Amino acid sequence: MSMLGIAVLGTGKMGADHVRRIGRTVGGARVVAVADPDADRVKEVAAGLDGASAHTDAAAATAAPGVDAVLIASPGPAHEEAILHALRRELPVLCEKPLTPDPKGALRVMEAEQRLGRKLVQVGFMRRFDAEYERLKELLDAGGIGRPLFLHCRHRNAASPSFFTSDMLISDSVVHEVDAARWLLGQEITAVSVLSPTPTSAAPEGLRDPRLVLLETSGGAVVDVEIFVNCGFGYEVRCEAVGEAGSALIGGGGEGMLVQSAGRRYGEIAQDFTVRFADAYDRQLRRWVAAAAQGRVAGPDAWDGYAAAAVSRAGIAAARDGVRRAVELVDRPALYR
Ligand code: ISE
Repeated sequence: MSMLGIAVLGTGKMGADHVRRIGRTVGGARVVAVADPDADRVKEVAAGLDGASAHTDAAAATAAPGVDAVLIASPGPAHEEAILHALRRELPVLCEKPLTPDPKGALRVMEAEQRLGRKLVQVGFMRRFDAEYERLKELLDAGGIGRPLFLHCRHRNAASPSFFTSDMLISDSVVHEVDAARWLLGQEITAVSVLSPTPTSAAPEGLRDPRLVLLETSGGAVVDVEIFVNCGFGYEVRCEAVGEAGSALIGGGGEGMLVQSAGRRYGEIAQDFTVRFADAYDRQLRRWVAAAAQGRVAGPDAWDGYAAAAVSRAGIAAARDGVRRAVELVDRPALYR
């Protein structure tokens, strides 16, 4: 079986993690080109790979010999151009979230795919590949807790990176709950409201952290998301679904080692999403590699990326103006139905 040659664009935290993953846990693929504007970093990453070329220009990496598919892990504003380059070459793409920072960019990506007449872009909403999320989805689809009324979500990071802004709590973090809620419920998000309490003293000056984001859905459910990116104690993602006939909780702990000592019982908390969702990232990449080898994608598509971007935009406006904002979506094109 021939190996799928992947160009990895962006060698920061996620890009480097994917490069490691392709080398170690994903069969049938190898990294043949890497790109990053930071020349030293990209050379260092390429040096650890057998025969991969290093580029400071993403388009050059996409056009490098042996590239069959493209994994985009550069910052969001660089995604659209990189995707359009790949689509011109009809290459399958796995793009880290957000697909594009703004819905208009996502619409341009969808237009390019529609011109090709097939879907080649998958968005890296990796929670859809997490075993607990998959079980919750199966339960909801089977009607196991009846018609869903609420999703109560908590999304906590130990500390935010230095470049994090108040808008990013919504567009970079809550965007995962936006996608998860759309997927779990099979409904679109129709409106967003945001409450911002007095920030934690652990937050950098000016950062509105934490926030409470309320999402209303097309099927009449309500999703509340506590986003708290400087909680200090670790990485925690929980989701409790409440339906007419019961409730189900994922991310509620219970995994990992339980220690009992000196009259206390305690467990361990992952410190980071690359640890908590390591299996989900692996499964996402394995399934994408298998599908990409056949010129297909196997996960959230450009419509999902577009819908999430539209909700983020409404959420950012809702937070700024202190009002509930409706989410406006174009009609769903036939390719994405
Ligand atoms: C980060 O970009 C992620 O995607 C993580 O899953 C999320 O927990 C974090 O808040 C984001 O900044």
